[in-house]
Amino acid sequence: MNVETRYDTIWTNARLATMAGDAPGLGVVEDGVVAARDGRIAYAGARGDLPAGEAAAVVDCSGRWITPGFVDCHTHLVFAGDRAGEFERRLAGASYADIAASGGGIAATVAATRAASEDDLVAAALPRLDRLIADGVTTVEIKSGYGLDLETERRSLAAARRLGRERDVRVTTTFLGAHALPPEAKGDKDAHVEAVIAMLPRLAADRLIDAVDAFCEGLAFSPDQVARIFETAHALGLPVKLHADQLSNLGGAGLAARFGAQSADHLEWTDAAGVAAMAKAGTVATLLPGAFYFLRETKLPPVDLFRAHGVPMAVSTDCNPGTSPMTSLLLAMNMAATCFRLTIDECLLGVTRHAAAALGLDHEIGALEAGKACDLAIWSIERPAELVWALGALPLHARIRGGR
Ligand code: DI6
Ligand code: FE
Repeated sequence: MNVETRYDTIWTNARLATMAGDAPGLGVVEDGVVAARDGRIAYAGARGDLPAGEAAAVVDCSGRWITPGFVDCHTHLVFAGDRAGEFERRLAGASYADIAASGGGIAATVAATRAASEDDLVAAALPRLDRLIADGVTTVEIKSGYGLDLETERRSLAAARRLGRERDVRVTTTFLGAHALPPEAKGDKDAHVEAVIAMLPRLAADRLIDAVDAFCEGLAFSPDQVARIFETAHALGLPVKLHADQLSNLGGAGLAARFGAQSADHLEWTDAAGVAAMAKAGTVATLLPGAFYFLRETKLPPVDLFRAHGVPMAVSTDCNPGTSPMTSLLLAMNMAATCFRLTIDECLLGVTRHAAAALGLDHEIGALEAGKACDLAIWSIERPAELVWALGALPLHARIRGGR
């Protein structure tokens, strides 16, 4: 007997950038459809090849473009307060490191975050999340790291989880206990690393952690200190990622690769050996042009080496109050193209398939492929390059999460 296929919704008369397969391009389908069933993509491809079936709803996209819902794979969305005053000091000549050394910087945000309730943190983060959603984001990674003690890290991660319930967006959480030194550590970095190692099993038991991150930098934590945290993460079965080689080369990329990190992020100072190690480990290079721009950095990440070694590049906002107070993933793509010379295709892969891989979710999201979650962004544009080209535009027509 021939049982007809059933669909919940079919989006038809669309142009698709599927991002599917391993090809370097966008996987364009000019006359395409996406069909959803039970929240998943049942079919994505040429209209003529759609298996016949009944659909509860058919949406005519009038030639608009459909991409996978965007993935912002590196944010610090949950924090209290702002750092506009520090920005003024930097404009007057102080450096990011000067401000950190004088007790400002991350420490100022830690003080404000410790004083905030979970409700306060959710309320402060919601406008930022809504702005990301307006750019077609359907998945966002959110790091802790402005609490630095057990209670505030727990509250920050719980606030991040709650954001995923307050809005129709998939949230993944990352524990960044080794982000900075809290005042109670009194300058003793090893003591804070021990505190972080003690927090890990407790937060993991509360199911608040999807991945573990650290800031490997002279003004933050050494490779040895990070390695101790990563060993504990692995013992708990948690994947790791790393803020690596942002302001100097401490071998962060190689360290991340040694622990099979999902991603190494920033990477302005990464050398050829670091890139080769990442390629071998399958670690994604997450580029954060907002921080590069905002700190007026000049050292460019080794994009040609990533290309030559086939290291996938993701692009993210790094939304945080100190170095990238940016809530637009479209703008991050423009900066990646303008500052780092990524191509249009690299930018778009960087916020879809490669960003999904940076979260270990490439089996689930990041491409228009049968079996993946039906997370879509539908755009009022004539060509994909417009998404990278325009500064401050809002080209999103509709956003679909889980087929709805
Ligand atoms: N690298 C960064 O650029 C941010 N965190 C990190 O590890 C800075 C965060 C801040 O200044 O608040
Ligand atoms: Fe960051």
